[in-house]
Amino acid sequence: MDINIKINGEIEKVNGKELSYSEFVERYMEKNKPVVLTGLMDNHWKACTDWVSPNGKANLQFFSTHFGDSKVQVADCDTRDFTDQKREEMSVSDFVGLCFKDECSAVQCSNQNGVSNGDSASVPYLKDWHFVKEYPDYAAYITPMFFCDDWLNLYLDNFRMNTYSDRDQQNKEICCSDYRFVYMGVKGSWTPLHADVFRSYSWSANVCGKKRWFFLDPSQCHLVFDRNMKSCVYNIFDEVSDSKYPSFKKAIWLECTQEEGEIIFVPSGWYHQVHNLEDTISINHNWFNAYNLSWVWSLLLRDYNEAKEYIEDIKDICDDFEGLCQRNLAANTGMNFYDFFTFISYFTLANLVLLCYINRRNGSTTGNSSRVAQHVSMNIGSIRKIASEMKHSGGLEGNHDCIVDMIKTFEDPRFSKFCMQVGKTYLFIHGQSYLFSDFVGAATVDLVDLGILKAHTSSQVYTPEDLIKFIDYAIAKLGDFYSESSVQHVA
Ligand SMILES: O=C(O)CCC(=O)C(=O)O
Repeated sequence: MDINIKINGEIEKVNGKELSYSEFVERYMEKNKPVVLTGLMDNHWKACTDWVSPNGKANLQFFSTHFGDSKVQVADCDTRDFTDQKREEMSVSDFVGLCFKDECSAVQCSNQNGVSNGDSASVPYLKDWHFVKEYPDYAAYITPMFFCDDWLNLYLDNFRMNTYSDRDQQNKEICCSDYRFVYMGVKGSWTPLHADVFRSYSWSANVCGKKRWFFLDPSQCHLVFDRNMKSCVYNIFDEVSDSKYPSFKKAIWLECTQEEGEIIFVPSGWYHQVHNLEDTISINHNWFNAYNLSWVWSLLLRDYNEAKEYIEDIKDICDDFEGLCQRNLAANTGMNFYDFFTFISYFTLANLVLLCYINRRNGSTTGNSSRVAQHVSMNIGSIRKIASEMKHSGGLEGNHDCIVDMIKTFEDPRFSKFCMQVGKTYLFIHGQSYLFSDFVGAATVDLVDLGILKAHTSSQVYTPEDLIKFIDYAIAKLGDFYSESSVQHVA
């Protein structure tokens, strides 16, 4: 099958070694623009040696030998299951066995564009393997500095989402442990058109092999939906029905061939479809931070309204309609308003501790440490802005359960560990890692100070309005260096 979509341009490729963090932020993260970064993997990742044979091909046998018993999700790329491919759980050894068994058919089943010609046997694709969680000591790779400002995984390393869901749902493991994955697919395997979970950013590094990506700018995403904006095109290379998707042909795509050793940055809300042109192993993280937090909130609000609309007819006979909407939201989207609000409250506190430390240590706006302070102030400003949007859209309005108790949070050892990791991240990004041990010592005092600060007002946060008041109060108290103007500038 030939490519019959309109492609107008390629994703920019840039040498990551020649790019500073602030350039990456300005040119790609802030503008929500995709880029391929070269030169960041070289050979210092263990994955690049252990997982690749001397001939440059994927060393699947290594996985069988060392991680063979791990249970993983394997998609059958030829079988559709609603908006995804049919998946089956199996051991890594069984997956490797399947790849060898299907080797010939898989190789024959796709053309030079990586697009299936339809007469293949099944094409197995191992997806979403939580490799780092399962093998924390193996250290397969180092997350490049550009992608370290990752609130999602920092948070999940210490806390869980869905703490407000009922036990049953928790047991069904809807709570995701992290969003750091390994993907392994034979030539011809592929991922259907989608935008990422939570409308997060993602980065994807090719350890070996080659991928072809097709991207659609968020401003054009309505073109791949039906008239009701409910169903999305599954495969852009299928015969797409004009009557069902009347605008599909108007879409203008960007493309990219990602080679071994290259890392692609996928911005928020970009729909994409991906084809493995060779047997490919990739490492893949989903993440968000101050720059794309508004995407996460917008999706959550949209999904909440949909979940509510879906069960509107039982509203009058339901004891706890709002609770049911939130449970459904958590089940469908992976988090609900309570989770999101707890999440932003914890990040507020951790950023305040870091701000307090930087101010106490330097008391000046010069040098790299001021970059840490500016970054942290920007974070708090972005959280304040989202809390304000939440408030105006009525999110958690009239909530009677305390969501975050500031004093208890300061006393929680998990929070101290989380704070240290947040601090370490920003000191690293801004070239201040040497301050880390000093930060560990000082932060304990700052934690106590902030606890005292909060003790002067109500320590319990129920609604976005409470969080806004807390931020304003804390910023006003924390002195002139991190003055209200720096926070409100971004708010
Ligand atoms: O590599 C793939 O097959 C899919 C990756 C992807 O969709 C992503 O990183 O967002």
